[in-house]
Amino acid sequence: MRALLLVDLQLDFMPGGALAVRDGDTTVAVANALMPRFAHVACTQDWHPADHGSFASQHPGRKPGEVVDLHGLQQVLWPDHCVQDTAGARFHPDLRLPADAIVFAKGQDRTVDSYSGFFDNGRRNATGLGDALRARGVRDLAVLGLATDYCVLFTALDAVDLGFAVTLVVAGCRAVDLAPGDGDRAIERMRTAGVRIATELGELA
Ligand code: VGL
Ligand code: ZN
Repeated sequence: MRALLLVDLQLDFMPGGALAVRDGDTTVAVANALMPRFAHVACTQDWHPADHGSFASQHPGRKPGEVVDLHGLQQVLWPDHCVQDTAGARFHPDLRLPADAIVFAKGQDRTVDSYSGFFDNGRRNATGLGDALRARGVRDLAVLGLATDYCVLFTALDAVDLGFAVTLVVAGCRAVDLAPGDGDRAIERMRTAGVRIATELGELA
């Protein structure tokens, strides 16, 4: 059984959003085109409390893009984004999710960020996504979304660790690229870890 996993297709990561990823909205059409081909659709949703420790606003004198120690883990600081129950945390309105799509929120613990849809960055807690996919008999996962160099990267790496056969849908991903080339390096990291890199949608047939 295979599933399509949509990572953080939320307004704050799209043009006009708080943590806008360049061309982030182009991923929505790719997701819409692919969803009907999959028996199961799962989504992650970045879902932070307003005082989340990854927000630069919570660190006086610090700016987005700087790196701090957050309770023992290196943390890139971000603008406030995907705050629970705000408009920016919603999925893009053009996204045509099936009624039985499963949604897993992440990043609710203010003390630790959660790039992966499976575990927080300290790997202390699981979101439940891995068990939910297994319960549906899913063994193959196609992954797309935002952003290539953060949440897509760590979601795909954890999926490989959990034993799923993982394909990255490159056309459905866009990178933050805090440093030029971060997105391309993330793709190489995924490839090295055993992720199949699909550059043509036909490869997902
Ligand atoms: C993300 C930075 C902070 C992502 C989420 O979805 O890639 N990046 N929170
Ligand atoms: Zn976040």
